[in-house]
Amino acid sequence: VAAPTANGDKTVTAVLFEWNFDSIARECTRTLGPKGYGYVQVSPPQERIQGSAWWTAYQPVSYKIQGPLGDRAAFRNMVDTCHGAGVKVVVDAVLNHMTSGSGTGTAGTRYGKYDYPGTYSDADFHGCRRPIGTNYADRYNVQECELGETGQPSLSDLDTGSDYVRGRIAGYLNDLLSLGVDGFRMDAVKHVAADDLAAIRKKLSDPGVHWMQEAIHGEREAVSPSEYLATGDVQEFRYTTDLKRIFGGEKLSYLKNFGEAWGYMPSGKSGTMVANHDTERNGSGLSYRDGAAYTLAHVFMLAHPYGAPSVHSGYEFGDRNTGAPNGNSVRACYSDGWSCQHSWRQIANMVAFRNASEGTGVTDWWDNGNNAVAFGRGGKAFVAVNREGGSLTRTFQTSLPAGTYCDVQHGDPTANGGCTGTTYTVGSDGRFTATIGGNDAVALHVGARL
Ligand code: ARE
Ligand code: CA
Repeated sequence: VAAPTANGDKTVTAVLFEWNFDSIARECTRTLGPKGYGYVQVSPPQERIQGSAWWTAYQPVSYKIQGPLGDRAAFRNMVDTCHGAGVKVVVDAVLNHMTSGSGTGTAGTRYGKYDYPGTYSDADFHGCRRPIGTNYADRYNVQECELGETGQPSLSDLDTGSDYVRGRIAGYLNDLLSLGVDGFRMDAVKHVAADDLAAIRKKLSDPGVHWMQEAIHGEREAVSPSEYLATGDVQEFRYTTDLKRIFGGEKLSYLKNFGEAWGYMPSGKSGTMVANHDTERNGSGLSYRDGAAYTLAHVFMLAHPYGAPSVHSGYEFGDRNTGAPNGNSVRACYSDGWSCQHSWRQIANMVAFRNASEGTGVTDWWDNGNNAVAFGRGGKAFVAVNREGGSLTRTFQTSLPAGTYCDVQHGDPTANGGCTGTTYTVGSDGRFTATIGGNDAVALHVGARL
């Protein structure tokens, strides 16, 4: 049950999508540190194109840290504050491309396609210069042509085979490292040759730094996500689509052998998620609109040992393009559409559950052959998830030490060793009895033993 590189025993990342730096700093102190998150992931901080859509973030104009999320000083303050709260910082790094058009960036840089003054000029881009479209069967097309749909403006594709370009990208990442950044979410690596990534990594001041690479698994494609296992950790997107299927209509009992047995990449090298900003918009994963299925999938993900989970925390949207609700101003949980999944009790309290269970496998599996499952993490933790419509009463066999535990799904452990909600007593035989409502769960762990 190896897990990817971590912040000590803390492997969970909170992805504060399009949160600005000041708001992230505050949230590190308020929630992420206290709840035990190991990392916070920040949206692309570099100069971006102007516009109200969120995806302007994925069109870099330069590597200056200046845009709607804040400036360099705010960024540095965020890193320091998060570190003070015990939370490491991961930056979403866009390296495959620049923009699809021309204009003025969020730091005032005037740019044209293939022309980014002070950063890149025409010779720094691949020669293909047409959209990739939907042809993912051809490696050249995927890696040297331009991300985008046929007939649409597409993203000028950097010649990552060139030493100058590699040095420029590494220079950006090194600048972030000098500001204290601890790792990267490497955007769109499928579109960059693995050798190019290895060469970029070699140029880093810390070549061993945490890299979580975004490479979406696709059937019969020329480039496989597993090609990137040699350059870092890789997100396992089949995990996301499978959880949607299972929690959205199939049976939870199928999850008995979930993980590598499902053909996934190695647990110790894989990133997992119920959703990210793409999947919640394109329907390939569950979203906040899916109610209990979405919440319970998070409970399961955080309880289950496969991979290193990230919890996407975004905002409600009508249109897929709609940008952050309140522009540059402060992000406040549960208002203006900010959902704050990372701080929902049922999700947030599972972070400490996972931290307490690190290094243990699945034990004491039980299921009803349908949509109720339960399992332990050795002597550290135990969870039961009931996705049936009706309630479930059962005596569960656990490997937990005897004692009284806070059910962290319905209460918070308090500083003086109490619990604000329901408690359960595990006997010296490791058993406890619970009645769990439909679409609800119970979670016990040794970090919340009274
Ligand atoms: C925007 C507009 C486009 C316009 C373009 C250029 O939406 O209409 O043509 O700008 O002007 C994000 C948005 C895009 C946006 C882009 C740039 O999602 O809509 O384009 O920013 O502003 C592939 C990649 C994968 C990528 C997904 C979206 O392989 O890496 O497409 N995901 C990351 C990010 C995205 C981001 C980018 C990359 C670009 O997470 O948010 O785009 O930096 C199969 C394949 C997958 C493929 C998928 C979708 O499943 O297996 O590899 O993913 O189809 O095409
Ligand atoms: Ca490319």
